[in-house]
Amino acid sequence: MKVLLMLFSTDYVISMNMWVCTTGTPVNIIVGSHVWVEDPALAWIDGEVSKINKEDAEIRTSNGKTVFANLSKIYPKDMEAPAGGVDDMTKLSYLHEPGVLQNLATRYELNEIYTYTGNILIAINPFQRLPHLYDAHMMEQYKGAPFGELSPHVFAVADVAYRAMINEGKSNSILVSGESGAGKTETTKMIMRYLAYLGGRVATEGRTVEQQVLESNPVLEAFGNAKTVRNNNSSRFGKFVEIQFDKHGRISGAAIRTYLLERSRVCQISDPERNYHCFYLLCAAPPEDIEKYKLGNPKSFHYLNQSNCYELVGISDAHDYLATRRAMDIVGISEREQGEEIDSSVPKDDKSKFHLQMTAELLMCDPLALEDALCKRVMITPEEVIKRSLDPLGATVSRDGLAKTIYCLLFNWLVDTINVSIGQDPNSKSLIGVLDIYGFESFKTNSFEQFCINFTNEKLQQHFNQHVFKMEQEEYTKEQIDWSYIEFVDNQDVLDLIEKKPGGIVALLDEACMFPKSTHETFSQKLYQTFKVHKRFIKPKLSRTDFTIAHYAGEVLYQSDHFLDKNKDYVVPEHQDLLSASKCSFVAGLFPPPPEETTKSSKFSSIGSRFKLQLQQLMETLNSTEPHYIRCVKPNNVLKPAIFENVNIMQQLRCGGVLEAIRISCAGYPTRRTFYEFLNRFGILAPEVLEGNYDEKFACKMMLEKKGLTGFQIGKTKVFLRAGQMAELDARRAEVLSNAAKAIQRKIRTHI
Ligand code: AOV
Ligand code: MG
Repeated sequence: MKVLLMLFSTDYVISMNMWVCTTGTPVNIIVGSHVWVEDPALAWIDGEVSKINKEDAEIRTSNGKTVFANLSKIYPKDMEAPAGGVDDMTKLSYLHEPGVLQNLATRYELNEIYTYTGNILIAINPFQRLPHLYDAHMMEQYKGAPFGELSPHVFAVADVAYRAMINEGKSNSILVSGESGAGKTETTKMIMRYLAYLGGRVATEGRTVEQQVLESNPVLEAFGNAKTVRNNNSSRFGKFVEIQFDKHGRISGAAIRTYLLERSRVCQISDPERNYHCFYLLCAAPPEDIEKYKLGNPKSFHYLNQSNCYELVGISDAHDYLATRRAMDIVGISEREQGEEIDSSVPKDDKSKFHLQMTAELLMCDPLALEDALCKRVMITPEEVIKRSLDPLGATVSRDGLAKTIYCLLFNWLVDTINVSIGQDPNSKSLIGVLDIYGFESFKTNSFEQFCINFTNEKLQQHFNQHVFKMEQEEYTKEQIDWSYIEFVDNQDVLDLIEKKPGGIVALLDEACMFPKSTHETFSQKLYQTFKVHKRFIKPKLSRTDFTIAHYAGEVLYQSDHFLDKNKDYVVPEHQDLLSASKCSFVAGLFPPPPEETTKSSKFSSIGSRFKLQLQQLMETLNSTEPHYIRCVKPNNVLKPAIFENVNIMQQLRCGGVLEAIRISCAGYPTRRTFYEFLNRFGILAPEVLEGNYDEKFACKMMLEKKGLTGFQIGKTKVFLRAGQMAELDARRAEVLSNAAKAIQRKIRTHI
């Protein structure tokens, strides 16, 4: 969406590349000013201006270097910032990148992992257990406490959402975002725990709804999470949990919606990653289960031994196996249903025949039929029906396809079963939705999965931008000030590129999938032709099949090789026939006969389009709720505590929209002070105003006018300043104080 709003003042500049507030002219920087200047290793470093030559400054940095920078590239450092930082970024006197970063670093060092930016909570992953931060006592403290009164906390956000829902009868949502390993899933679990605490029933017998909601987490994590390069417990699916409440504010039902599980992982992994946790848990089961399910050492399974990583530090698979089974009991998956998974292979020798037999037994289907389904394809020509053998590669693809299909159907079955077991409350009027999606991803090779993940992140980013706008407007309306904005362009152009119908990438991909002669080359050529001049689409010079999208969070290079295959949601009819005939009702149930019309034709179902639709529905749901945002930040890539990597964090703040939020607020009135605070700080600039016995509001206005400032606003309780104005006033204040000090010195000298 392009939000076109009135231009406030002509000299006001906002640029998509500038993440700091600017008034168009450099603010009062003089020799001796304490400033921040860019540094390649630390992102920003502080220093003192030692010389100024026209537009350039010489700065002595605090690490002993002398650097030069254009005045427009350096920012004033707040010398009066509190030692422990501020718990809300809007309390910073100078709202700019280095100030924000410095504040977070100061707090992180003190284990203060949470900081507000207005209503947005920033959470920096501590990479260590901080049990006191989440104990029962903490929950009790945050219950009903006014927002902002206690230290920033995820409980405070959940509490606000809950109170708002109770008081206004409106649905709320809590949207957790951040890159892989930033702490989204852990944060989401804390939110759910806190909501269960607020809306739970005291000491009820048996399985309560809230218990079931909480226990759905370990079950879904066992089947949907895996170790990746970025995170030992990475969610490979998106999740939106809708917690329903009755009119007394008690949890009365829940619905879990999941989004696109990563299929490829089931058959393909590489060092140092793992397959889905559940496989390793099964291999660590007690001996009787190992026997029953024909399990063994994980190293003996092809789908697991492609990577050398089998164990996770600090995790016992044997313990987690039992914990997952217990959780399954609670969420309503019966002993009988707690079945298992196959690891199939093509019969090449006796050993393979043995595996085939075993797989057939586990799936309770005929071994010969299984062999046929894996190794042969039925060709229907006008004259006859031929059974053609697949070559070894074709048979491997067939086997992997079957494994992936079974796994995904199993995952969906789990989600459905949990939902049925928890139950929905048809009378619930309000709910709290908690969203935990996969974070923005950019790897060395990026395929269809990353495309979908990043598409989701684009959608959420847009929602975030729109909401931040709204929040600002509400604050201005509350304070009854005249407000107006400058033109703001958000990421609608990227979304158009991806999802526009017709002509977006998803639509072109569907077209390619429907046309039998398409290859990834023809698909890529079509993209190059269609988006020749699109500013978010780039064709890499040396490639004929790759393409780059300039996402809001950075450019990502996609390899189109498997896009067509991965977009086709298609169960091979041979596999379908085989497994729907299984004697195991559970397996047969996963493969219900397809609706009549799809069996005959080659109509394909598009994963991309379905995903797009799901996201659209998610956005509709979110739009009907009052959103609350939590931005998770990953402080380092070694996943260790107490390491705060400036450049890395800066990048996330930029991409995650935190600075975007600040940028938006810079477009208005980023600095606010109550009348009292303002007079206290700047009274010295115009003592005659203070002596004049005016009311606070009038005194503030008079003072600002006397100092020649324009464009500011006086609200009901606060002064609203434009970007840079606070720094300007501070500089004048410093001047007055310095002159006063000199005068005193002179006086002392003359007396001596
Ligand atoms: P993610 O959900 O954002 O990644 P997780 O929530 O799985 O990230 O967090 C990764 C790891 O960081 C966890 O396994 C914990 O070890 C640690 N961690 C995170 N938050 C906390 C916390 N509040 N306290 C202590 N440790 C924490 V991903 O699913 O891969 O998209 O996209
Ligand atoms: Mg996660």
